[in-house]
Amino acid sequence: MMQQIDNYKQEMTAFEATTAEAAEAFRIKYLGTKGIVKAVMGEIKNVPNDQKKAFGQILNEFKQFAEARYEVLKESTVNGQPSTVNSIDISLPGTPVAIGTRHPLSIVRNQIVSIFKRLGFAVAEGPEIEDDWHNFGAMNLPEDHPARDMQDTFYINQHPAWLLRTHTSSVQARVMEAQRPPIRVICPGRVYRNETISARAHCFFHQIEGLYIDENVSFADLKQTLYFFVQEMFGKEVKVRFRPSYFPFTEPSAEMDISCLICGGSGCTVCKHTGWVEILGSGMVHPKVLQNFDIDPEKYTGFAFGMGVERVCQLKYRINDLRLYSQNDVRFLRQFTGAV
Ligand code: 2NL
Repeated sequence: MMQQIDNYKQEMTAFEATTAEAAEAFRIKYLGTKGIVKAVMGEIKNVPNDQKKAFGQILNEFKQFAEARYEVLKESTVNGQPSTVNSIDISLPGTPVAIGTRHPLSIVRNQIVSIFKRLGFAVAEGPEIEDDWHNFGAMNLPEDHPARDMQDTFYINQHPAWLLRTHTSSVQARVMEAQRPPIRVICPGRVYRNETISARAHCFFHQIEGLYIDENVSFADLKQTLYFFVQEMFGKEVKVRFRPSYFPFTEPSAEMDISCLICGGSGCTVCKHTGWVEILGSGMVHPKVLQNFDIDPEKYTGFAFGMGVERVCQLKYRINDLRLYSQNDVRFLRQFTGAV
């Protein structure tokens, strides 16, 4: 019997009421004429006479317990509001909302953009789904051009004339369409290639391209601008070198290497023991590209460059697997807490 009384007490303590109906249900269940308290009190008749007094006290205490609990429940439903007895303590500090971290690619993109902004470059953005002209044709890559093989991409079934851009040159094409020189823009954004995914290749990556067109823009301007950029990005001690290269949209073209940040030039796996790592492609805008936008190549010249954000990020943070960028593994992403 004593055990039974204890169980009822626990049950009553656990009973919660946020409405008047719930409090009333408590009263009927425990204190009503056919309620539990009455039933338990009735048990006194089965108790031996010499124990009746002690048991009577216990029963009284049990009844008072039930009545007190009922008062608390009733009070807690005044105005339909739970009282402070049962409700939350508003003076306690709240549960913090977990704040995410910036993605390493966003951190590096922002750094690159802010360096070029200081040199007077404006930021331009454009669509990721493009037409053949803005992505290829205008960039001096006609349909039969062999360089298209390197930029195989995804086409849209419902719209065979549409494709996913392979570089952000398409954005510069739209800028040249809409504006007259002087033009000084950088175009950050996601680009696509039809590649098998591995540690070193992915079907999408992020690029920043730059374009500067005005009268008397020279190769010296290209070199100085890009040299300034790497010094700001990687530090004053970094060296650069330019190697002749080929791009259909620039002539002449050059690839720029920087001295290896990992080994300082003495040779390691990152620089394949050459002391140099490739960082971007560049060149003087091809006269045909200018003509495609009615910009007179006799009057205006320009330089352009393009770099992969993943590549810069790899050198800055030593991330050696491209897939990490898009797997959304928080153990990877949380490492960039505190970076700007
Ligand atoms: C690379 C090389 C390059 C360009 C991009 C460009 C844009 C216009 C006109 C001419 Cl509108 N050129 N962009 C030029 C040279 C190289 O990118 O390796 N990117 C990841």
